[in-house]
Amino acid sequence: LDTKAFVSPEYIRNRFASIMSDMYKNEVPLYGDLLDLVHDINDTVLSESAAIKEQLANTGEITRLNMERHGAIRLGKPYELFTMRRLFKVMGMFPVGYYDLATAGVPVHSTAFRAIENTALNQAPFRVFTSLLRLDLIDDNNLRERVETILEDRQIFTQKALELIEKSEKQGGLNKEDAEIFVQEALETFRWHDTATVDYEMYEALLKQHRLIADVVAFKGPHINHLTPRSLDIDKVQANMEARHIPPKDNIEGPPTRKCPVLLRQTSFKALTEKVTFKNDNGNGKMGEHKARFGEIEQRGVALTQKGLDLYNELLGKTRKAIGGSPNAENAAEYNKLLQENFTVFPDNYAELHSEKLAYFHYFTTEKAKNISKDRLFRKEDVPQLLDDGYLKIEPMVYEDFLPVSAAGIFASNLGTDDAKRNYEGTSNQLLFEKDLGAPVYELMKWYEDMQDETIQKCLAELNA
Ligand code: OOG
Ligand code: NI
Repeated sequence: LDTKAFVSPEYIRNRFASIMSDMYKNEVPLYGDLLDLVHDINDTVLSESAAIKEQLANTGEITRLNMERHGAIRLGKPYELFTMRRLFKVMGMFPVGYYDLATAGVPVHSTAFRAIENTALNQAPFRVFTSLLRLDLIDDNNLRERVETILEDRQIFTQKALELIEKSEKQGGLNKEDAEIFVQEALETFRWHDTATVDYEMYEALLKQHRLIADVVAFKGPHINHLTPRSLDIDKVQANMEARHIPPKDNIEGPPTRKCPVLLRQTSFKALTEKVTFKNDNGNGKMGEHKARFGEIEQRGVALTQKGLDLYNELLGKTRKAIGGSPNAENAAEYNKLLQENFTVFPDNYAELHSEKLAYFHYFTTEKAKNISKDRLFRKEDVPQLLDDGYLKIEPMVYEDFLPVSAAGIFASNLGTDDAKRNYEGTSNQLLFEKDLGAPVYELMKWYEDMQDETIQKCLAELNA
C-alpha cells in the first residue's frame, strides 16, 4: 500500500466544498448573487482597512477568506449521524460542540463538523452544522411511529460512498482517484430532491407537528439547506441585499455592530418556495410546495472565554427579555438600538478584552524578541510582562463555531414564526447524542483554551531557543 499516494484531508475537504458550492449555485442562483455581493464588500473592506488586512494576514485567515465557510444539514436517525461522522472524517472534519435547540423551540440537537487544527482550518475552513431530529419530542405517538417506519427504510448514503469510507478507514486515507469518486458520491447525499417520499396527507401531518420534521422526514436525503460565505462587514451586506434583489431576514443574529467584533453575527435570505411532487399510490403525484433552502452570511469575530460568553449571554438575554423574545420586522430597529446600548458595558478594544480575560488570542513573538537576553528561561507566568515589554504581541483568535440562540433564529426565519413559538419540555441530552454519533464531541471551550496555549508554548520555545 502506497500511503504516500494519499491526498490530504484538506484537499478532499476543499474539493468537496467546491463541488457542493457549484451544485448549490446552480440550484439556488440567489446564493451565487450573494457570493458576489460578499466578495465585493470584502474587497472594499480589505482595500480600505490596512489594520484588518494585517490582522487576517498574521493569523493566516486571509488565504481562506474567499473560500466557502459553512453549510447545514438535518438528519433523521442515529445511523445517519453515526455514518455522517465517518464520512466527514475522511475529509478531516470532526464533531465540535453540542448545541441543544429544543429549548429554543426547534426539535433537534446538533454539532458542527470541522477541522480542528489551525493550519488545517486555514487551508480548508469548510464546516457543516449537523442536526439530528429528536423524535422523542413528537408528542403524537401514532405519528411518531409512522415517522420511525419511514426513516427506518431510508438509506441516505450511496453504496460506493460507504465502500470508500470503509476503505479510507482501513487504509488511513484515499488516493486522488478514490478521493474524486468519494466527493462525487458523498455529494449525492446532500442533493435536493423535488419528489417527496411521502404522500401529501402525510406531509401535511408532519408539517403540522413542525415544519422542520416535514423537511427531514418527507425527503430522500438531508439536502444541504444553506451555504454561508464569510463577510468582513455584515451590516453593509445586509444593507445592500435588497438592491441586488436578495430578500434579507429582518435582523442580524448575535452581538451588535462593534469596532472589535466578537463571536458570530449572521443574517440570511429567506428560503425559496420550491415545487415538490408528492408520492401517490394511484399514479400521478400531487404537486405542492416546500420551503427549505436559503442562503446565509456570517461575520466572525474574536472567540470569547467562558467569562466573556457569560457576559454576552447576559446582555443578549436582557435585550430579548425587554422586547418580549425574538425580534421581528416590527421591533427590529428598537431591538438593535437596545442591544447596542446594553453592550456598551462590553469592552470594545482588544487590549481590554485581553486584560479582562474576556476573549482568546494568538500570541506571536515580535522583531524585538530576536534580541532578548538568553540568560534565563521564560515561562508561562512571564507572558504578561513579555507582552508589556514588547517581546510578544497578540491577535484575536477567530470564533470558529456557532451560537445556539442565533442558530434557532436562523432556523425560525426559514420555518415560519408559528413553529418558532413551540415549547419543548424535553431536557438536553448530550450523552444520547454522543451515543448516536458514536463518539464524544470536542468540548468547545477546551478547544480554544488549548489553541491559545499552543501559541503561547510556541512563543516560549522560540524565546528559549
Ligand atoms: C441550521 C441552522 C444553524 C447557523 O449558522 O447557525 C446554522 C439549520 O437551519 O439546519 O446553520
Ligand atoms: Ni448557518
